[in-house]
Amino acid sequence: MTTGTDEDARGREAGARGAGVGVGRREVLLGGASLAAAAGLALAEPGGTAAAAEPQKPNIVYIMADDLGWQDLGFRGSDIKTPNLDALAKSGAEIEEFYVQPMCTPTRAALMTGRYPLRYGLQMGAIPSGGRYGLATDEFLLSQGLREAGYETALVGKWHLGHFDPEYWPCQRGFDHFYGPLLGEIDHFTHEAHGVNDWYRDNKPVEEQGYDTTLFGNEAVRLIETRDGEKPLFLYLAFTAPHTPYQAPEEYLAQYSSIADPYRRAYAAMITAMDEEIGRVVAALEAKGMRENTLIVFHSDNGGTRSAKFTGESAVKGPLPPSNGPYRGGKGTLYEGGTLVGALANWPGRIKPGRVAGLLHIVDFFPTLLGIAGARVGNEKPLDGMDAWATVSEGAPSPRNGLVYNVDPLMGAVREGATKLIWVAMLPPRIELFDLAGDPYEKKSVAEENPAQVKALQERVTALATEMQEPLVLKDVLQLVLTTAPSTPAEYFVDS
Ligand SMILES: [Ca+2]
Repeated sequence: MTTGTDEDARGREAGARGAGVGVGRREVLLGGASLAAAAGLALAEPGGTAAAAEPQKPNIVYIMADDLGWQDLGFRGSDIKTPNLDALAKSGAEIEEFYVQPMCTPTRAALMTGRYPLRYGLQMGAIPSGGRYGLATDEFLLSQGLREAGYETALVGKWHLGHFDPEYWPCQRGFDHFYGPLLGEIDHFTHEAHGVNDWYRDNKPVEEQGYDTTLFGNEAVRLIETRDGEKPLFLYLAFTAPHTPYQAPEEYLAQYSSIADPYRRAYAAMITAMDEEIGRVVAALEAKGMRENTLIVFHSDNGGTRSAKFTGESAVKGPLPPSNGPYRGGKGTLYEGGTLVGALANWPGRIKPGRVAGLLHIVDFFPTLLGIAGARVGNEKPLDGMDAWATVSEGAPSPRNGLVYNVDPLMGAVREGATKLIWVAMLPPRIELFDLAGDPYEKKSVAEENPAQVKALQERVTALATEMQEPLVLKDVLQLVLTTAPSTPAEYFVDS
């Protein structure tokens, strides 16, 4: 019972790799002439001439916000204005139970691999600026699969899956184009992290001035306007907004003069600036005649920050600006506020507008996107992701009944149905069990009343911990400390 999720995932993954199942699913969603192209049979498709102006395979524009609070979208009733995202939500699918990992690096790795970060040692924290590790190079990435399937692939925005060695960089990982920072937190105007320039075009560092969100929008629009018309486009647009530091151009700040708190004002301005760039991207797709054949996905990489621990270099005074609405916790925690994020998918005529219920996890987008692209998984590693296209496009029941929030050497959390266990194993230990059906905001643990459920889910966490790779950050930190020159005890020589 407790391993059902995993087995389901592997079974489905095996199915997704087999042409028969993949074609069948795509037949449902694409139908007719598009089917052959989607199944990778475009050359044998006699109706190929009809596709001369526009490739049959769908373009994919995958947009990720950074540290956006669950509540902080116009269509969630926020006072923060996001008219372009609201329009995409209204004419697309609003995915209500969409889960990610609680931090930047793990979420991005989960999208790229379709596998939980505990499988390859990225389950603890985000890669720090001094980190010398990255996403293991024997993982097969979404970008690789789509490029192999004939896509032009571009990352515009934040990578955060390894910066130390160029072998980790996007252009060595399946991307034809890369424009943005390799790390997680930059100054939005100078593009520096800890005083060092972190801004790249392809494999070269570049120095440019300008507000990063606007520059990402410019680049995305430029890529759409100048793209290779023979190829479908995969554009991964990973904004650094509204991650700290809270900074925005004056024209956006001025829209929120009614917000007294300067951090919340800047945070709101960042989100509206991002929304405006998303609107420009949609307009560019329309102008290029691509919109009808483009899937757009949008979500945050983790919940809004509710702890000063996660504000990086920024010193935020007073309450932190992001809101996760009624959900408990935020970025970096295993509570819902850290892992449940606002998400939508939009493809005119292909995705039924409305709300999509049922559990989905970001790892599911890996087989889902490869599926609609007629692409294959290029290695034999078992996936955790499940093809969820029927859920996203038609509101069919989710293939997923549970999920792994995370497991690392200190703590873990898993969910089966509506029952969620959070197990903090380090001292002092803590065990919490929540019935999310009756208590979605995790107000009261029912662990003591349900020892059998606790035990079953603990066994699941223990099994995952037994399988997991040691977190790379721990190895890296230990190695750095052990190999660094002796620290200077300067404090002992201060004149007394
Ligand atoms: Ca983040």
